[in-house]
Amino acid sequence: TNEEIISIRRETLANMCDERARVLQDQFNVSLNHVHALSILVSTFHHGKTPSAIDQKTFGEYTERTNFERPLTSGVAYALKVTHSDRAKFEQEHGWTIKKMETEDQTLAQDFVPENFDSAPIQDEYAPVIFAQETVSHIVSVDMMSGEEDRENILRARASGKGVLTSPFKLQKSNHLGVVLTFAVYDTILPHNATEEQRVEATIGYLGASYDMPSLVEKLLQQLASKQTIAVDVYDTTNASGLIKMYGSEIGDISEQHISSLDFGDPSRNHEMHCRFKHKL
Ligand code: WA2
Repeated sequence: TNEEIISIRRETLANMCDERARVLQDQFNVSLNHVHALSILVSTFHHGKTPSAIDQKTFGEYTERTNFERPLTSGVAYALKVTHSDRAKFEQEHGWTIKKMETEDQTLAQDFVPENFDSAPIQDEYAPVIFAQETVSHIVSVDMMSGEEDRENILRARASGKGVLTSPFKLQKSNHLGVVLTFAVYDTILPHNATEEQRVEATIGYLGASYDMPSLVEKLLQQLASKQTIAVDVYDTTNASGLIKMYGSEIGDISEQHISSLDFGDPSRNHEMHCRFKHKL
């Protein structure tokens, strides 16, 4: 009967959606674990050894060769915590000035070249990128605290000791929406019950990964069969009054929709996958 067909169709959609959500969530979790391990690598071989065993060249080669371990990421980078009183010494040692993050107007300006990046205005502290994977080399020397989303992430990462995610925003040098995952690096091995103040005090840097959602979810869905059958949207649903679409299209019939939950590992952010058939019954 028609009712049975509709019921089977609904169940098929639910199964396909749940499978896609699970694959995306698992891939995200795999890369989160590797970004976490990378933060420990920097702690051990950059901060834990004198002289450091990591420079930009080593970091660039290592992160490029281990890219397969971080599915869905478009690049990883390491920023240092620099207080204003240490800024002059830091800039002298590195031979460059700490830059402010590029604004959207600057991105759109055709004649804008990185050398024109504005020097960062005076702040209590900065988070300049010192190492970057080749794919995100444009953020080297940029103060990540000068970007609202990155700044919030840095503050939350170091106070919590956990991997934290931004809400979706337009990444530097990209036309797509993405999210950034950040882990703080500490100068001591902190107990699990360390206070926020102890954590902030012990912070020396921030290891971050950027995720370009549209191109990466697309790549993932292409690996699964029946991409022609269902349309998939991924939303940040943290703010119930305004869902943010991270990936998706307008096609399909939303009267028949299945929602699968997604857990990207940051309890203060919520995500969902919304699926529907591309063609009506
Ligand atoms: N990485 C790449 N592109 C970006 C970006 C970012 N953040 N922010 C805006 N566009 C070094 O949390 C520390 C990486 C930030 C880490």
